[in-house]
Amino acid sequence: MKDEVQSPEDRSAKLKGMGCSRKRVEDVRFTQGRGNYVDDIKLDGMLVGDFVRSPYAHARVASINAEAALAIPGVLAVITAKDLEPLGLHWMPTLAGDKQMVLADGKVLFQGQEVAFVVAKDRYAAADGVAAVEVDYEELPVVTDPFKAMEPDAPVLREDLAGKTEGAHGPRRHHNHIFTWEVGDKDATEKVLAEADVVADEMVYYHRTHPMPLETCGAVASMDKVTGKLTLWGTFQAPHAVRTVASLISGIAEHNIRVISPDIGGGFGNKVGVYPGYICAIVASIVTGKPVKWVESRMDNLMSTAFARDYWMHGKISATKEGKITGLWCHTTADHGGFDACADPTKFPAGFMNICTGSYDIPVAFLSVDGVYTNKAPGGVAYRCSFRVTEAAYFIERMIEVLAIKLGMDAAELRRINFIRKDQFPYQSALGWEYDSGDYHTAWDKALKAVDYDGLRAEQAQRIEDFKAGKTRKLLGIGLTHFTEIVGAGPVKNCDILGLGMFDSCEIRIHPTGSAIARLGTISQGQGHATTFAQIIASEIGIPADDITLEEGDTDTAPYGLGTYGSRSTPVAGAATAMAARKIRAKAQMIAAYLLEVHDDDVEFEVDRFVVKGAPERFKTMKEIAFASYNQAIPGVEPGLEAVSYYDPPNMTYPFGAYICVMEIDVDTGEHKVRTFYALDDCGTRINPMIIEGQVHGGATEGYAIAMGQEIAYDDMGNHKTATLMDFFVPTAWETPHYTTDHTVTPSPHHPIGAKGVGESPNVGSVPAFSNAVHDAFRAFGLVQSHMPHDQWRIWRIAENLGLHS
Ligand code: MCN
Ligand code: CUM
Repeated sequence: MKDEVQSPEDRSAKLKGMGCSRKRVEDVRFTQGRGNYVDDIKLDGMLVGDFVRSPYAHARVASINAEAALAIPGVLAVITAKDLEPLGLHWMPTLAGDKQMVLADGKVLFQGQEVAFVVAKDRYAAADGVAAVEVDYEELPVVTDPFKAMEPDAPVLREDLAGKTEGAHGPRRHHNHIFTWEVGDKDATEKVLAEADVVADEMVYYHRTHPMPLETCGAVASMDKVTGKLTLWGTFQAPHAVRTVASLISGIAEHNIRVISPDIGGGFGNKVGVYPGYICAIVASIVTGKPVKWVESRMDNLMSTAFARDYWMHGKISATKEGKITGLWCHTTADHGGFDACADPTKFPAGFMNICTGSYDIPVAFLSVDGVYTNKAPGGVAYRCSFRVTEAAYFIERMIEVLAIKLGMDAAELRRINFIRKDQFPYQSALGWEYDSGDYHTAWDKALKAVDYDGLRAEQAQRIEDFKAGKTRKLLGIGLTHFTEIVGAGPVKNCDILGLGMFDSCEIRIHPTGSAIARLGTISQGQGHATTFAQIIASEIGIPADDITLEEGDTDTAPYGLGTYGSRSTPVAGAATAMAARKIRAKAQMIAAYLLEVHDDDVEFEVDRFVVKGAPERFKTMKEIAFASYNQAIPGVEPGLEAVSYYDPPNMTYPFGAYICVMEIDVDTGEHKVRTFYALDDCGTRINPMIIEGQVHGGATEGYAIAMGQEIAYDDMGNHKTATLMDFFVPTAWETPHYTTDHTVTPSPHHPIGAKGVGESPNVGSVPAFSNAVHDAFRAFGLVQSHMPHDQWRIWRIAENLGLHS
């Protein structure tokens, strides 16, 4: 056969395995209108549900009158909290140990809150029904500022918690207080700060924003009264967890619930949480005996589903005169809105924010976080955050810049002298993590060289001269960031959600002709899992990636897994995939040895076959082995070729990166132009470089939006000021900067293929890079700290406040 004379290199290239920029197999469907999203699901007799939402941010619901709505042709039911109460479904547990109203029970706590669910024959009748429901509200005083919420006489938001001094995460010291979380050594840190040569003290605010996936959240519930089986299609980033939670809440046996995440039009964390719409669709289907669909509008999505950030981070960082950092202290006030519906692992009420020592070797540190209720939408773990790592990275990368100003030092040099050194890994951080691997100096030097850092600083100095001499009105900012991520939750001993340990899984079946199907416990929302996970299998067992079907998201067929968020798919399910493939390879080795009539140890794996050691002309290809496993009786070996792996990672993975943004700023108009954006990522072993680059482009663009204009803003009455795309900034191709991507490769020592996650890195790293560029442009004129988003008006204000317009 022609195939057999090919060199190992040629055969390897044919597999399109790890390291290959294999084209996304998903896109054949997506670009030809063959995607299958929740709203594409149409079932016989399907009804549609829609919400009556509160126009007020804080009000008592005096009465709800559905009479007029029910008189509208096509409107079948109006469900309120009173209807859900007998079922115990008027409130639901949140993933953060709090509880949340499904429908307004006595009062509303944020504008846009779900008050009643109108079920109708179609979308139009549902909308008419929503408009016709009459609700009497009595307005209550509104708090949108978490600091005011903690004042002694602040209005009581959560009356259901009145008098409760214990919360899910320990004592509550005020009626609007949710939790306090403390990590690190408080006394030692305060001592170091008191004795330090230099201390920088700053409030760093990371504003509230929103993931804004292209597809909004939605679900179709179909209760089959004959079989007793509930099928639930929905925009779920964790379908198995949804099945278990749905079973626990509803009392329906878990085997009678089938949860399916079909194609998801972007998740970005927005689709991790459990929303009232899912519950109401299920209840409505049970009540009516018909399938019920609920799909949000864009406005609903921006107003009521998981936001991101809203962290007020007060930091103090100390150093010697030479710039060696000696300690870090941080107190964060976290605005969680009306209910604590974050989705962090149980032990971590503020996620992994204790990665806030970043890339630096900081001997002592202390972090405390206070979670606070306000009259805003709940949620909070969203937008490529890796569980609040974005906030942590922004905090430390701003604090480093502030410290550099205090010290009168170059910020690149300050970073370099404080980086954790390569020989310090595995590194134990002061706030409790063990960083698996890193080589920060190499990445940093490569990045600075790539952008000609020294040349840029010289150009900037000249620009400042020219500005002062009246020769130009444009300033130049150089925004530096070196971030360290923590992704891949996680060891089951540390990480669970509602008691479900955060392992993940992969099941592989090889067909007789040598092609395969693999199923995972994760679910792609655009990350290209069908493309990349097949590549892992291709490299591990020598079957071409093109011959492997990859399936996710159907709980009736996929092995149990905790889903896709926190960039955990590669670190956890990717590891499971490699382990399952290795089980198959081990069995294949026995089959090959039998067929070749040698001992198991006398054959070795080579790309796509087992070869007899020392006799390269004697081999069996994986295709031949697969066929033999189905058609030959092999003593001591079961027929068939399949394996499953449930993988509990020993540690998380710590990807990192060096990002540099060069920005021109017009002092008179506040306009900016990104001249260069250089992004170096190290995510360990790279499975598909093209997909990684796509992840970086997407995440950096989101970071650009957040840093330069995007905001979920409220007025003092709690009115949502940015609930449409007229007001909520989403960059188009016109605004999006050009990116230069680069990489280093420092494999994870504990991951079977050495891979770390990458999905969230560009968002974590780019926001501080953009923000630092704005700050750096004005550093020479005295700017120390200014809050995001740096929109045109706010940049103009900076210049105005610094007296640059006179
Ligand atoms: N990859 C790789 N080599 C590596 C690491 C990753 O080739 N060393 C590939 C993976 O195989 C996968 C992709 O990069 O195809 C992302 O992998 P990973 O970093 O493991 O992240 P997840 O698959 O777990 O995706 C989650 C992450 C998160 S948490 C958010 S939020 C986010 C993000 O992914 N949401 C996204 N990227 C997104 N991209 C799209 N298009 N849509 C979203 O909703
Ligand atoms: Cu926190 S956004 Mo992603 O983890 O789905």
